[in-house]
Amino acid sequence: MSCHPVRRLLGLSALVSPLTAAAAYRWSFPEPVTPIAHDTLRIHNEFMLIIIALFVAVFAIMVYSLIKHRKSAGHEAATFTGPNGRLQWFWALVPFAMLMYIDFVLMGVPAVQAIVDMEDTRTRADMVLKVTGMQWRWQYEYPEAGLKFLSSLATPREQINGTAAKGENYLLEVDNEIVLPVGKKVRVLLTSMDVIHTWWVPQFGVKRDAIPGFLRETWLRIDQPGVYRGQCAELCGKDHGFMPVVVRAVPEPEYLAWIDAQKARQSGVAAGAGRAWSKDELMAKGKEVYATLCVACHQPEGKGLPPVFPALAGSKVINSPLLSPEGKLLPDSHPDRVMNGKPGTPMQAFKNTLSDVDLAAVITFERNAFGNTRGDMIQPAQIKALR
Ligand code: HEC
Ligand SMILES: [Cu+2]
Repeated sequence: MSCHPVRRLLGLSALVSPLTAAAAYRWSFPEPVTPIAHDTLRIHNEFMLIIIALFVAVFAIMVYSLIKHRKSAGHEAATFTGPNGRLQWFWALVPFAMLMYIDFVLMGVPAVQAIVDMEDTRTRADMVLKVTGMQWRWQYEYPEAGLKFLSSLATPREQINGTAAKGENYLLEVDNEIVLPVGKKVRVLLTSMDVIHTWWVPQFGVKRDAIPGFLRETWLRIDQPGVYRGQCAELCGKDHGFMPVVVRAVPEPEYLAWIDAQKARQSGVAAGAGRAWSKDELMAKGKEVYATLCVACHQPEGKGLPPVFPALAGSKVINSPLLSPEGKLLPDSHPDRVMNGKPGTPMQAFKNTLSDVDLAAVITFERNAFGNTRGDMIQPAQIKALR
């Protein structure tokens, strides 16, 4: 493939080759869509201009002095002592004053203003979005609407292991997107269940750590409808690269309709919890839940990645009685492990993030898959009684 030599020299040929001509190769920031992102870009551009002007001025003086006072033109080294003292002070203080002015006034004031603005999460917030990081997905909560869901990577496994062509939003697609109204100030609260994650959406100019045991905050006001994609930006373990963030910004009426639809769906899920499920139904549903939520650690064939992530095939916990004879939760039983997790290990409690149906399904599935042949099952109604 022919390629401009300068580009090849810069190693950019791959980025600008015809194959990826349309790809997002760009010189500047991604297009900003929130006040914070606009501020960041504006400050970046202003500072670049100031820095370039300083660079040119300093180098011009330096190069001029080097050439003008060179030894071959007969120049003697100057001796800045004695009678020249006052002039020396002058030449030290003038650039100092200029730099102070540039740093504190031209750069400091706008930077401080922008930072204060970024931290202003409380005033006039129209709504709250709570973000919880966990290995390796995000949980989102809309406290006012009483909505809570998990958002997991949706890129098919075949694309990741290279047996299928990569899609357009490879590793930047999720099963459940966040939907937010445009033009509304959203206060974002962040925390984590296990290790430090970072919630980052470049076009929002927002990148904030989600730290276990702390509640941190930031805010956004998205000014254009669209789909915005980001990622976890803190090395948080094996699947750090597999926890994208996808936000769909829509006009308010559409947002309200979405909230209603989500609520209807959640109560629909709850309705399914009341009835008795057949084993086949639970197995099919459980397989889905396993493939999105458990597979990263316990692996597709249930073999785990010992010693950290135990195998479920032949697991002692799974191959023990499901419940006590009175139908109560047994310590260290299969339902106990899945619902309550194991503190101090990456096995988190799924009690508060999964519905009765999902829990019953995934437990039933694990007891009858990977060579486990318990043959029993657990109903959503039983899970409900265990909560
Ligand atoms: C982030 C990694 C991770 C994810 C995701 C995960 N697990 Fe685990 N799981 C673990 C670890 C680590 C243990 C071992 C805990 C211990 O030390 O007892 C474990 C243990 C278990 C056990 C007990 C196995 C045994 O023999 O000790 C079961 C059952 C289980 N997990 C089910 C699930 C289910 C169901 C899901 C999905 C809903 C899931 N896990 C998701 C990490 C994970
Ligand atoms: Cu992470």
